Amino acid sequence: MTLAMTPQQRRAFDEDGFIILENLLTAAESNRLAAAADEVVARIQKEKSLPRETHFQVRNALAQHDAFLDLIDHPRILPLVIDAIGWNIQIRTTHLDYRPPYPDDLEAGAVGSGKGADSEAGYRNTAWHPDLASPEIFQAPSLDGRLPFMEIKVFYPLFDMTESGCGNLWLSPGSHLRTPAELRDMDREVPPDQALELKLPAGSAVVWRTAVWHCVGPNQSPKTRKIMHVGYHYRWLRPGDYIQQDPDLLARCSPIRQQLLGALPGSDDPLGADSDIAPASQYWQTRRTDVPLRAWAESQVEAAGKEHTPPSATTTHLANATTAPKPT
Ligand SMILES: O=C(O)CCC(=O)C(=O)O
Repeated sequence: MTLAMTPQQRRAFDEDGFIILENLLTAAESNRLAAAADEVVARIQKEKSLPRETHFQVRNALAQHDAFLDLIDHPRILPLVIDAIGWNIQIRTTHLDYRPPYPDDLEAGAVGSGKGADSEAGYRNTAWHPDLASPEIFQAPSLDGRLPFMEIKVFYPLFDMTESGCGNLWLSPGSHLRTPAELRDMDREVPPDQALELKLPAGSAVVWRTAVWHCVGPNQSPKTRKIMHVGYHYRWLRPGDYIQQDPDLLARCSPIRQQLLGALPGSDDPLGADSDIAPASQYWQTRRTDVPLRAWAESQVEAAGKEHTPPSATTTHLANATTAPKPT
């Protein structure tokens, strides 16, 4: 069953580990998200009496503003998400990152090193890493030491990220097929010819496997970095941002959103009719009605007569993307 992913996108997703969709969002959608980021950050700065130059990471951002909530089932991204990871999913995390420019006199450490005066001063210059590979989470990778496929994220730059050195996300194409141990043995230094600095206009989206090695470069531009990541993983894993979402939030969501927010459907016993002797968690044993995204995905396929519905945004395969510049 394919809803939207083209063969070219499938190849990019499997081989490079990510799909770049330039200008996926309209200007109005992108502006709304950027304004929401400003609003949320200003509110938190005020509540916590933080200085304006504070770097921010807001987790469970979807609960902070409806503009972020609307991203989780955005109609032009959801079909691709289902093609990438299936319908038995929920949100693991939604994170907003907000990084004002570095002060002029602050020297940036090398991209992806996680070291340097900027890191020491509290400016995040994130080291190369795959997600979910920490000792606490996945200490014993299977399959020849590689990470299993557990989740994807969709990255949304909400500012003009077309230049180098403005807090760009860097990805190492194909690295999801390598082991986290290899990155550790490389002292987390990824050679320039294995690294891609994403340079994208606001409103673009990148569907990426979080096992891909990635880092965030320093922001030495005059712009404030504003970006979102929406992470989707399987319903039988534990979310990172919440145990249960706020009941008031759940109550005003559609069944598909409720699923994505980790809620179980209906008033039936979530361990099934025979829960006393044969419990079967709804997270594991899914009936069609338990997982609204399943019914939705199947109905999309039926309605389309199994035709492909490619997304309207331009897809950039890595072969066409800008060559990775040398990390500084
Ligand atoms: O782009 C960002 O701010 C963070 C990216 C990252 O390191 C992550 O999502 O794990």
